[in-house]
Amino acid sequence: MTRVIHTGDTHVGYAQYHSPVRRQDFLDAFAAVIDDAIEGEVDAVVHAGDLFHDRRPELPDLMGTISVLRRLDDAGIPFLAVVGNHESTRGGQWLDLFERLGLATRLGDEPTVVGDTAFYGLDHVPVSRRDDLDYAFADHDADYAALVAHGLFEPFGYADWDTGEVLAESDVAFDAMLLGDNHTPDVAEVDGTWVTYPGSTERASASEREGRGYNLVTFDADAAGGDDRVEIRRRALDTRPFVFVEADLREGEGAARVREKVRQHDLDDAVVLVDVTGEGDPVTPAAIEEFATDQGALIARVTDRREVETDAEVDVSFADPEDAVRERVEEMGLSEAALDVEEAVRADTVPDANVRETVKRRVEERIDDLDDLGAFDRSESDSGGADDSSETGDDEPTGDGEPADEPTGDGEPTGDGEPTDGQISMEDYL
Ligand SMILES: [Mn+2]
Repeated sequence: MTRVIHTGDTHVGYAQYHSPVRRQDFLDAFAAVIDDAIEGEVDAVVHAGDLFHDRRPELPDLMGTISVLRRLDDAGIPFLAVVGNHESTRGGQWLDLFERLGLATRLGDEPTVVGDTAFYGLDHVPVSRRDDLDYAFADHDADYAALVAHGLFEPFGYADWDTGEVLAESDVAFDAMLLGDNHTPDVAEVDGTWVTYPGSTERASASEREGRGYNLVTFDADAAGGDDRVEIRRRALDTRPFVFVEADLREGEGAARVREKVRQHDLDDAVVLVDVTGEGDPVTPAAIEEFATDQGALIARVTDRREVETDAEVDVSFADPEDAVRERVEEMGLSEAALDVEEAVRADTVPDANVRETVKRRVEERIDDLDDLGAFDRSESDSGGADDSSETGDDEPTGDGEPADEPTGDGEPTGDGEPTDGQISMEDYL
């Protein structure tokens, strides 16, 4: 029998809402998972990527992570991991540093056997480079095999990776795929293989409403009845409370009604997210946010979607503002990468709270993919206006087609203006 904790998407170092308290929360969640691993005496902790939120974690994040890994190591429990899209670098991975320190094992195409299970790893690979993958894994003679991978796999939301194809092309018959990347926990069976996401361990976006946790996975060859079996159980984590308040205002209702709605919840130390809709009077988000923090909330954010609609009516005289925007975007001759960003910002399919992360990921995937840097070149649009900077508003954040100019670094405390690909060599740290 092999019993492991399967976790991922820890995002250590993420100062969500620019809050140092939130930054600590992400590390604390990792520590809580490791505490459970030690207390439960599991055989290994399997981490499916995105241990760090950023490619360049800061020293406190690294030191905090190392001390947590050291506790696990002191308990004699191996930490097996792959590299996610958030933390992947070109000049060696942080995970390699931890391996060099004896605190982790980086999984790959050779088996790492724990008990009666062989673990393999597949780091995140951008979509454009997946055709080159041959899914060649070395043989093993364990009773079970598990593939730990980072990416958006079918049959779950936002999937772009064909799980059936991975399983069919792999040289090893996997009993389970232990995944990271999708922050929503889920489990399914694909062609006789269990496929599961444990979800993130702290809410990395407002769309992550359900409780956070991790998986406890048991590979048990001697289970009752003698049947081979893989058992996946979900364990809950006690994380930062998030309070979601919907204030649907009727005519004549305003800030007082929103405050009343907010007051109905336990706000103590919570992240409070208020969504204002309906016909009522305008409200001032900052005043409501201040009210919530006065009532004990750690952080409060008010979204009043009605404001946006009102502005659109005043400023745009076209019958359909969306048409006007589309028309303008076509004229701008944006690069493929910029169009990607534009689409993420404007599309209804990407929730507002996910826009930042989606944009970051799309740009990073392009930068990661050396063959794809042409995507940052300005398109030769039929308007021929590529050099007509007098007409193109230069306050357009994505319109200048400049490659690798840290397009996502605005206001992010860790985005210090250096290109994301010019990584400091791991040797500098050893
Ligand atoms: Mn993630």
